Amino acid sequence: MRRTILCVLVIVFAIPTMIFATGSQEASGERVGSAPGPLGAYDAPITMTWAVPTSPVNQLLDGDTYDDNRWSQLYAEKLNIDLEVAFTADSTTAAYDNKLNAVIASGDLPDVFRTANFSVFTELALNDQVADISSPYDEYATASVKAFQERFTDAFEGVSLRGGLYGIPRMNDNFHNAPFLWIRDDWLENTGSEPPETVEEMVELARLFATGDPDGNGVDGDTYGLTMSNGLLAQNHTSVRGLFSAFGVPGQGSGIFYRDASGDITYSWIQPELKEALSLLNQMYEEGLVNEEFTANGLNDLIEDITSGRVGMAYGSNWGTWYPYNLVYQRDGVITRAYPVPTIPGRPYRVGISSNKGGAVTVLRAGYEYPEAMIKMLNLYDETVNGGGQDGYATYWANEQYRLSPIYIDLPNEVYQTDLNESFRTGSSDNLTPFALRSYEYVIGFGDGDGPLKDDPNAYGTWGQMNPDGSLNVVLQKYIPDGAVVQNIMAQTVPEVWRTNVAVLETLTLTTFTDIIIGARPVDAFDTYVEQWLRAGGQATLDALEEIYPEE
Ligand SMILES: [Ca+2]
Repeated sequence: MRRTILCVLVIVFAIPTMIFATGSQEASGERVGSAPGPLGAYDAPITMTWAVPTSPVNQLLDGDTYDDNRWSQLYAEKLNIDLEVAFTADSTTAAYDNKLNAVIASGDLPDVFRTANFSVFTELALNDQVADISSPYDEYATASVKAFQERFTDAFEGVSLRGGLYGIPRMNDNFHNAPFLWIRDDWLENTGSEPPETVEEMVELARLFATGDPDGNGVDGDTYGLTMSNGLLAQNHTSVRGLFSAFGVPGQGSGIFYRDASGDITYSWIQPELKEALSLLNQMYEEGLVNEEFTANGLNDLIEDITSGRVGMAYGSNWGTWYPYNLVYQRDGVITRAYPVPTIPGRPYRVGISSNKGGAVTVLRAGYEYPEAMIKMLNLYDETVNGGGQDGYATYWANEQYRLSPIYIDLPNEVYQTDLNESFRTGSSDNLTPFALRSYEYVIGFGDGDGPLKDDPNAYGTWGQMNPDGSLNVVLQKYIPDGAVVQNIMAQTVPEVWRTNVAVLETLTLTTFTDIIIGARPVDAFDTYVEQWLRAGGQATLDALEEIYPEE
């Protein structure tokens, strides 16, 4: 019975679509053929709409637009796929998610789109709103693309539901989530300081930065100590989760779930150790060692302060040399470096990362007539950026240009870091793949800001992550060997109770932490907060997770 109704609905809705569809052969209702193989072009142009997640780091170069650019031209030329923008929205604010939610509600999905919200993905997949692409993937993906599946098995497992493949996952190890302490070179030098290894030393350095004259403009105290923003826990810059790590609490963003010493699943932002961390931040706030107007500022509001040199130290993610510290380097030629988070002697520190089974995923609208087109684009992307020569890389990946492709492979730098380290040791790049070689040349070319590529933003960006002491090596040579990295247990399956309550609980956490830091509430308010958190869906989430993710 249900099947009959569905058939009728499909017919009723299919007829107007066929009448009004535009485009050459599509109008006749006949499927456009294509040359065989992973990179075979269609015989006539086919149309694919996509959603563009914009961000401040996106760059439109050489007259490119979101509608007409190097990637849309490449896909049209090589595959006969005409890309059309369904919508653009800022993915660094709530705008993109809001817009996506609106089009999901209206049922008018773009043909291809990306979501960083795994709950949204799961719901779309379980409701059959996005396509099971396992057949076109098996048939069309190149050996090179399939090799990524071997490297990132967790990621592919995460987008596999009910035996189907419902998207192309973000291929990137989430240890990229780990926090660091970023410090300007010139401020350390001007204050005669060493990078802090302990939390105590970090506080002392914040004191020097906040009260002294680290920027050397002759005025004491017109600079920030430790810079924070109102997104205290965000996976980005100016968060304080790196400080919380030192107190043994792994977490990021909405918090992570992990097993405590007794083997039970617990949650990062309810750990009692945070009372000490919040007390410390409160003391620093009272003493003027943090930017006191942080409650009014998001990261974007602080960019001017960062660029103009009022900020010299902040906790943040591994990509600081790409953004925002590239702005400092471009303006003043000053390097800002990532250091391991300062720790507390005698106490194990822990850094929290997302599960490698979850994360951003690129999906295809169910019912899109040419499902293999998405795989062909992925193949062409991989061939152009990862397999191509220097030109392909420079034109299509560098300067964030990969973001103009509806589907891309996040660069698995960590896969190449060990190869690069070997080359740093031997001074020979013979062992490197073309992609790794480019990274190597950027690192060597940047030098320490005095190499031939010192003015190339890609060289500075790559250098910050991949130099012998760069952020990736901090993870590989310190965080991982120290046993500090903790993965979120919650992965592809998010309990309904968490989905329903996470926004409220997140606000509760942020409000409580902010109030304690600014002294609006005493630190003991933390205990009440934990009780509230548990009652308002937290405990139910912990219980649900014990069932969904039983101890292995
Ligand atoms: Ca000053």
